[in-house]
Parts: sequence; C-alpha cells; structure tokens
Amino acid sequence: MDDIDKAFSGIVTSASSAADQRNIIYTILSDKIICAASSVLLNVGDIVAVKSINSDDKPRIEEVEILGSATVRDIETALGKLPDMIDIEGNAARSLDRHKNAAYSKDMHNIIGELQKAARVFASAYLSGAHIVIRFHNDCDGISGAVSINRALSELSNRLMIGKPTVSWAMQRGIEYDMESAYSDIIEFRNHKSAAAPLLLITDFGTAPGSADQIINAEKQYTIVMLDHHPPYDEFPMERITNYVNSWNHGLNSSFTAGLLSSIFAEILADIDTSDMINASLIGDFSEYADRSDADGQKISIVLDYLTSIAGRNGSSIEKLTPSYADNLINNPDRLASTFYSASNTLNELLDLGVEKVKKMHGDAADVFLLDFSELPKSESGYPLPGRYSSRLQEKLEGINGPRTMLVLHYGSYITVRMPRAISGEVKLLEKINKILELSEYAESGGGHNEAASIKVVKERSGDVLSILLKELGCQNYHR
Ligand SMILES: [Mn+2]
Repeated sequence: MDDIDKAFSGIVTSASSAADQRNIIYTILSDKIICAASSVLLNVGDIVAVKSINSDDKPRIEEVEILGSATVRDIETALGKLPDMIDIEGNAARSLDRHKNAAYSKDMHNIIGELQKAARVFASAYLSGAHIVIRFHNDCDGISGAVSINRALSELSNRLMIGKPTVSWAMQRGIEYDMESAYSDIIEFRNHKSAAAPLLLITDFGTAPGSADQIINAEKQYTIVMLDHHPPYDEFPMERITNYVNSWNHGLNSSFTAGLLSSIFAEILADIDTSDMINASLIGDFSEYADRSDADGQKISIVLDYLTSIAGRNGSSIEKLTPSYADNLINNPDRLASTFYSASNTLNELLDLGVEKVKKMHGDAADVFLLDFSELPKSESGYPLPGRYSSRLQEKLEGINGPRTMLVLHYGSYITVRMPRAISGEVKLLEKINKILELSEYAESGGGHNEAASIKVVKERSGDVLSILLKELGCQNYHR
C-alpha cells in the first residue's frame, strides 16, 4: 500500500465507461495528472481534492472531497495548459538530431512542423483522458508506427501521470476508414465522458474514396489525426480532418512511410528513440530510404508482417493484435527467432513456387509477370497475405529479371500490381487504375501507390478487368 499524503486538488476531465461504477477510470488534472478509479462517484467538471490514492497495482482514489464545479473557462484553461507539459519543440529538435545521419534526415525537416502540430493536439486529448482510438493498417508499416506511439504513451504516463489512460487499438484490414469502423468508434466514444473531444488517430491507411463520408460525418463528433503516405486524390476531404499529415503534401512521396511519420510523431511526444521501428517500416514498405543491409530490421519487418497477417484469423493464436504484444515479442530473442524462422520458411517456399508459376509477357515499360495466387498452396496460418507476398515476389523477380519488371497478381476479387520506382513514373499506375475504374463496371474500387496498388473487382468478372489492365500495360500477347 502506497498512500500519497499530499492532497491533490484539480478538475475531473474524463470518466471512462464501466459496467461496475467502481471500475470507472477518472482523469483529474492537478499538479500531477491522476488517472484512477475512485471509491466515490465523480462527474466531469467536478473540482476535487484527492486525499489518498492506493496504488497497489491499478491506482484507486480512496479518499476524495468534491469541492465544487469548474466553470467552462476553468476547464478550458486547464486543458489549454496540457500540451505545455511536454517539450514538443525540444523533442522535435532532438529527434532531428538523433536521425541526422539517416537517409531520410534531410526530408524530415519538410514535415516535422506538421507533426509537431499534430502532436500538440494529440497530447491535449491524451493527457486530459479523452478517449482515444488508434487504428493502424495490418502490415509492417502500420504496426511499426503503432508500436512507436504505444511506447511514447507509456513513457508519457510514467513521467507525467499517476496511472495510465486506456487507449483502444484496432488493426485495420482494408485501406478505407469504412462505415463499420466509424460506427464502432462512435459507439465507443459515446460511452466515455470527457471535457475534451475524443480522438481517432489513423496510421497508414484512410486516404481513399471509401473514407470520405465517415471523415465528414466525424467532424463535429471527434478529432481526427491522420498520418499517411498514400497519395491523396483530388476530392479527398483532407481539410475536414483536424490534423492530416501526408508525405505527399510536403514535397515527399510514399517512401516517407507512415511508420516513419508515426515514429517521429512518437519521438516528438516523448523523446524516445524509435530507430528500430523506423528501419522495420522502411524495409517492410520497400522505401527508397530503407537500409536493406540491416539484418535486425529485415527480421523484424518479416515478423511484423507475419503477426499482422495471422492475427484475428480463425484458429489463430493471436485473437487481437496490439502493439504491446508485438513489442514484447520482438524484444524477446527466443520468441523473435522462432517466429522469424517459421515465417521466413513459409515465405521462401512460396516465393520459389511463385517464381516457377509466373507467366512472362512483354509490356510497354517492362516485362509483366502474371500470377494467379490461388494456384499456390494455401497456408493454414493465413501468412503471407497476397498483398505483401506480391511485394516480396516482385523483389525476387527484379533480382532475376532486372529493374524492368512488373508483377500482376490476382486472387478472388482483387488484382494487385507491383513495380520498382525506376519505372513507376513512366507507367503512372494510379492513373491507369482510375481509367480502368471508368472503363469497366466490374472494377469497383482501387488505390495504393504508383509502385504498389490494387483493384477490387467483381469476383466472377476478374478476367475481364485483368484483360483491360494488361492491355493498358501494353501486353499484346495476353489471351485468356
Ligand atoms: Mn504503408
């Protein structure tokens, strides 16, 4: 039992949802931020004096006196002071310095100001106890950013808080902030009460037509911070997002990955070193900044891709993947080694098979290799997913065939294309995909990067769309 005799007085700024009142977690802004359950029922806006806290494992306020209610102005003043508890400017400067020898160092200067603004908004919400949902894309890039942010939050709460606010993590399978996700967020936000608006952070997805309605609808209900590196299309309602940080808006491209953005964001929040996650993200997303000689980075990127592939599938050992689960695994040498061993074995076998089964054609800008993913034996774990498999196969095919190599892989209702940066400027894949979406009623949606993109098609008419795509790529010799 650890009783704090000093009385903390401050304003209650949030109350979490709980079936049992005794489990409601309150946030109280005093000299130190208290994040704890309470023996007495409190309300957001109460001014309280905390007399004693039991912090055996989870902190619980044992004795508290309600002194009155704060005015709107009092609350605004208290919330306004929160970002200043963090040295955002200093942390940003230290982050720039920490990575001064990295390939992306110069380009960090373009975007660090925007990340600082986003960090201020995020810090206000987090320290006030407003409910936060963090959605990350289900690949190495998405989860590496989530791991960095999770580390920053632990560090912040250790340094500034008694207790720790709960954040909801959600791994996203698609590239859209879809209706189902928004619906689930709204329900979750409604169950919590807070003085500051709840916040949704999205990393590595969302810049897609299927997100637009949900983004517009969210505007009055919750704050959105979005860290992305997918090229925005003309009508994307980015101005409706509280803080939209996209590499493309700052003279950078997809190589400045979401994992890199989110890791720098984490460093700005908590002055931590996230180099391991940055390296894994760059390798996992085939960024031009990637240091492919970094053996640990290679290993972690395969393992993170593996975990995000298998999590949540039927019979999977991981029901819901969180960044702390992933972080614990990669920091345990035995678990890291055995996970890497089984992932890389599966991957390498399927890559060898893929090289055997591809059909080679000649296109305008490159040799086009075509593969039906369903021709490969299905692995029970679900790893590798076709998207990341395509990227690895593309890399292998380039090694054999040279840089003028393109991969078209199809499976079910998806067609996915990969090519190196050396030819992507010439091919303009995203433009071609938009044209195909106009040309064929069987092409439903599409997007990604100019080096890696997918089209969702009507499953039964996949062949029709494939024909149009191959024709667009200049393959005259394709016959179904
Ligand atoms: Mn990415």
